Amino acid sequence: MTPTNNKFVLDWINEMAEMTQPDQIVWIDGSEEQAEALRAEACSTGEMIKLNQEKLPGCYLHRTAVNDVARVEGRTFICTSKKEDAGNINNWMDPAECKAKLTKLYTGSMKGRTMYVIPYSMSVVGSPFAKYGIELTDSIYVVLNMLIMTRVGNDVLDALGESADYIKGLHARADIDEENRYIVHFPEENTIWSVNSGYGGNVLLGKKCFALRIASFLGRKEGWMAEHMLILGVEYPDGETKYVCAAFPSACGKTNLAMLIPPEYYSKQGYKVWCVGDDIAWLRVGEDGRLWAVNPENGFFGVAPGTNLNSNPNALYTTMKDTIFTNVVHNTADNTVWWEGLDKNPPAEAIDWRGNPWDYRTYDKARKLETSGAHPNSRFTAKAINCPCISKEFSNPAGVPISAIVFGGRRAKTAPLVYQSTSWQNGAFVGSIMASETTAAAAGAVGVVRRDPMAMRPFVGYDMGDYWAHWLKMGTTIPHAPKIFHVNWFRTDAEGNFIWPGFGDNMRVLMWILARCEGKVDADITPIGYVPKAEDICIEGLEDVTLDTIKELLTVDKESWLEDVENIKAFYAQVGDRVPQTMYDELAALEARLKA
Ligand code: OXD
Ligand code: MN
Repeated sequence: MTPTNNKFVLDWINEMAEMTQPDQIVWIDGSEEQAEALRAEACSTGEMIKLNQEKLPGCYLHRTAVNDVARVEGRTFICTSKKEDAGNINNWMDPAECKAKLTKLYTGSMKGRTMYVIPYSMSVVGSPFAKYGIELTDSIYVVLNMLIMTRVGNDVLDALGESADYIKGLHARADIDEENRYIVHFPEENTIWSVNSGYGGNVLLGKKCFALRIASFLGRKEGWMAEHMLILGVEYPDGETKYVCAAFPSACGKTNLAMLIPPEYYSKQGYKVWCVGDDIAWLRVGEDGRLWAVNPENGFFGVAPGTNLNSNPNALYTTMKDTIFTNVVHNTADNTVWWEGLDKNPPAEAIDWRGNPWDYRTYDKARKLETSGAHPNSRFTAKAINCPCISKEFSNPAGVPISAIVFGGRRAKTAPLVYQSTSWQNGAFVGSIMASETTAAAAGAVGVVRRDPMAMRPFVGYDMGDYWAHWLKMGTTIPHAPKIFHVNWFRTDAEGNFIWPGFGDNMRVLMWILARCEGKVDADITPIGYVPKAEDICIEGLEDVTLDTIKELLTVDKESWLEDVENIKAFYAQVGDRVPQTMYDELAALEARLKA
């Protein structure tokens, strides 16, 4: 007995099973009993390790293959029938050619294994935002992660009914062969194929593959937006809450901002910050003419290293139960976990992310990847409902109304602490020129500018120029559109030290942003947009920040902006001939203002 009679679903599963040839097919029903049996099975084969249940109830540890620790942009493809529809920024393969190639890899890959069928919903089942998917996988680790990250169960199949409108995802671990690893999307067929990986971002198909790449494609067709954005709410002492979406490139602190703890100056007055989402927002125009957002996910797939009681206590508390840790240090003395930046007490008896005995005294910052105990991209998969600051609107099927959209990047000099665009159109332009500079933490040269429009460079499921056109078009359909801002927490002084304290103090910038949305505070117009008057950024309670520091953080250096303009021109040329003329007009106007 299958839990659905949906012919489209059953025929597709049969077809995929004929190709992959699993020994058996198991439907995942979302029940705790089934999940518990799968955890036990994964522990019996060594796929997962059950951690100390007194200290970390419901928590497990998993290690991926050493060659399989991150998303692989070079092996990620958008397979539209016409190459130009995928655009110049994406990798493209002809759909038929791609299927033929991957069919060879999938054929017989599940022999001796089980195929799990995971019916899941992105966002609350039945909500106007909800989209359904089915992932087929031969990995229990994937099943258990999907149970945390999405809403899984038979109610999804009931909501789908007889419809063919769902996203078909096929994942096979195969040989975890790097050379034959593929993460491919067929947006015209609502299909995702992933093979030869077991790492989250490549195999939890609801996340980047569906909720960003396929969803962005659908959003363009259907008049909504899928964005790489956190969603947070700022509650005022009178109980009113204002919501903000923010897009930063990977590794710029989205999870930290989403779970921000207000500085004492604000918390004493009764301000609170609530997390709705830390990575993805789906946005639709509401009947009231405002833009409404949901977080389509149900959990957090966060980076562990650097998470601690100072940087993000809320994230740390979230991971203390029901969490799957991936590639962190195993403290074998008390069967718990550890990672670099958790605290200053690395375990004396430990196994590193590779599965080898680890002596913390061999750690060398200059050879971080070789000597760290936890992989720099090690992760926690944790339930959103376990987050102490989760918003009470988290599961509201209507979403939350958005007052401001905030873009940001890591720039040592160019971007000021914060500025406001002059219109939706100008704000979309600000998003299109977003960039981040590489840090010493990543391999390769330091300080190289990588343009990452709307933080979506690796996640737009179609041509980047068309994506910008969609942003511009959306602006014409939102009567009460959010105001658009840009922030930069990462300006440095002559010695390369960060000037702005960041973390919880970023609330001070959010408060200026919200005051602007309410028309409650003035600003200075500059060639790039509106910049705060220094005295309007609250520095009450900050030790090392003076009015002069804020003035320095807010300067707009025309020379470095003009250099950036040249870099933007080169990037627009790379995006190609679908860059909307409006973006070129905005760029020319910016250049003229800078030169005036
Ligand atoms: C993520 C990413 O894992 O953006 O969220 O890479
Ligand atoms: Mn992300």
